[in-house]
Amino acid sequence: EKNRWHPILGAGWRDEEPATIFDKLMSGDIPATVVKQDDKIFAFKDINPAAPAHVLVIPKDRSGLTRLGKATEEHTEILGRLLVAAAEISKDKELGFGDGARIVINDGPDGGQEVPHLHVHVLGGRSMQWPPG
Ligand code: IU
Repeated sequence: EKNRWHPILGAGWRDEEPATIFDKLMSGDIPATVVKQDDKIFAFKDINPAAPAHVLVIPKDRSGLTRLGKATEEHTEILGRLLVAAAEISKDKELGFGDGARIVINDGPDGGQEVPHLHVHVLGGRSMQWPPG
């Protein structure tokens, strides 16, 4: 399996490698606009928004979930919680969402994933096109 260590983004795809920049956002070492969090999930505004409203929802613990493609049955609950949080966020007018959103998970190099910590993109505030690039 292709594995890489990125000097800025941090870890590669393996759990045991150093934490990613998302851990620094969760710890507050790097400032983030936090939208929502609970014991298991953390949601924040994307620093480089691809739409008027763009929030990332991540599991606080990336163990086994550097990417969606690593998910197994044991991740069923956290995956559900990520999607329910995404659904709630996608209806938040104060964040700029309208009626509906584009919910995206980029999985691995071919999926365009850059940060090796599973994240759900919630994009909205404009009409989306299909197919995506
Ligand atoms: P991707 O699916 O791995 O390509 O998405 C990574 C996202 O993380 C991307 O939209 C970045 O703009 C975003 N991001 C961020 O919000 N804050 C950061 O410090 C970094 C990336 I690095």
